[in-house]
Amino acid sequence: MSSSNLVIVYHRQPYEEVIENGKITYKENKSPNGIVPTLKSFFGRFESGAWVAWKEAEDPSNPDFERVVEIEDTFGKYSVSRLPLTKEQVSSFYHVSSKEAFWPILHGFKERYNYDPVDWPTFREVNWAFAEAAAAEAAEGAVVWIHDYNLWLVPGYLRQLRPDVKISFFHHTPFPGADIFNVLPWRLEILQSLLAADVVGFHIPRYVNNFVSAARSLLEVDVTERVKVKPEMLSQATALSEQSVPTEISFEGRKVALQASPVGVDVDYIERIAATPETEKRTAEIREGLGDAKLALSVGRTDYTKGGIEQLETFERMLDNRPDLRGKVQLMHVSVPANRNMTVYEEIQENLEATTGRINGRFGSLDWQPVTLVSRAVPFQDLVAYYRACDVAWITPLADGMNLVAKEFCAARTDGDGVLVLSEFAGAAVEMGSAVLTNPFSHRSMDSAIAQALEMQEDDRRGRMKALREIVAKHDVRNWAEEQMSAMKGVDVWHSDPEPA
Ligand code: GDG
Repeated sequence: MSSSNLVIVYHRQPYEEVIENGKITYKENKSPNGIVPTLKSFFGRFESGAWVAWKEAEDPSNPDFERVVEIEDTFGKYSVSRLPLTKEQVSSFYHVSSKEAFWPILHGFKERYNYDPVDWPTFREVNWAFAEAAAAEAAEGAVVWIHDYNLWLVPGYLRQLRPDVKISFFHHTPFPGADIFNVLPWRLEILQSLLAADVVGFHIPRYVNNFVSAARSLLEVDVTERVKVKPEMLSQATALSEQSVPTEISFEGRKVALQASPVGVDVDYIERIAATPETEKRTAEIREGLGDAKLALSVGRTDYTKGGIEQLETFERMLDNRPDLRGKVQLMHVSVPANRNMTVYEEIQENLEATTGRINGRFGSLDWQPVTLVSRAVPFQDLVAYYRACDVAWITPLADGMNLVAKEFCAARTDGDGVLVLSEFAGAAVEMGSAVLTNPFSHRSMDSAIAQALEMQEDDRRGRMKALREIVAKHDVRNWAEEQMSAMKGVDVWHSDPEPA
């Protein structure tokens, strides 16, 4: 047994592997944003840490495969345990089960749910391998922190392997209500596994309530503690039923803590980047290139949940109906494909390109291109410059667990200006009620939100941005870290002394 006091189980490795002079070296991810650095920062709070991830291997039984790598970077020393998975296992566990079956259900897209190709035994096998690797790394009584739906079965397996450890599971996606979740034929096994954790965390109260409703639809689960939701989590995107949230449930005589804890961004870091002379220069260049045209900026992964096509179509309707805006407003759409070689994502990419081409063909001229589509990752500093240069950040996912882009945009606006148009179906809408909230399924709502944002008076813009920046700073990544830590530390190792069922 190893001696790590904190084991983070996350499917991706926490660095980039680069080959230099024929030798593999491990470099910090180029992009400092996103969740990986946030998770790594937790290592500093524990005596020793380990990370468990998968790595594709041609032959997993090859004795030369480097299973554990010792890393030392700005987050300290930690080891990374790599599960060798074959290409077929990765495809089955990640691309098919996780992305084609679970992802659409989690986001409420039943019609995109692809059930038949799921190979459940492989999903179990891979989750079991993650649990075994975590069990091998964890010290007696360690905290094992598991992330996201593709590792749904790990808490249950780990509980069997290591009854002494504290298990915390965080969901980064939405969690749907029972009527949608129960479409998954493996629902009972998934819920039983999650209920083997000590803490199950979600971004917002609605997901906690949905999880409890799904659990109660199949199992004898009692809510033993419930609290009122903090006022700052009550925007017009919060339903009445979400104004209180269960914080503890009991299942088979054991207690499971539930958490509604929105992930935040590193505000200090983003503000520092925003203040550098390079960012200022880049921001000024972007503004200069725009002349007196306004810029609407949209950033997100290439995914049907992110609502990119719906946004482009809104922009097209606007140019159709408002000839006065032609030449006066530009849309920059940054959308990076995360999962290449998957038909569904290739189709979206083609659709984005075709729609952009159509809009530019219909309305563009020699000196004005209405839409710029960027399909590769932009360096984070440039992204911050775009956040600062744009007039409107247009973030309208059809469904999104949280959406960090909306928060990064506000953190970058140290000038106090800029308008955020945000989908009411992003988890972030619960905290960010001062944005222009919109329903991306409604043309009327989308049309009026973008028009309102482009025409908003400075006083209104600044008033809203002040409120948004306050909430983003209050719920920043450090606040999330504190909430996670107190939830993990707060649990007793209940399973070692179970009450009779
Ligand atoms: C999942 C949930 C939840 C994007 N384009 C570029 C770039 N990005 C960065 C953004 C941001 C991150 O990617 C995207 O974060 P999101 O939160 O929007 O989205 P998901 O990847 O879907 O993440 C989501 C999140 O987990 C955390 O719990 O909020 O709901 O789906 O940080 O800045 N970064 C750079 N160049 C780009 O072109 N450098």
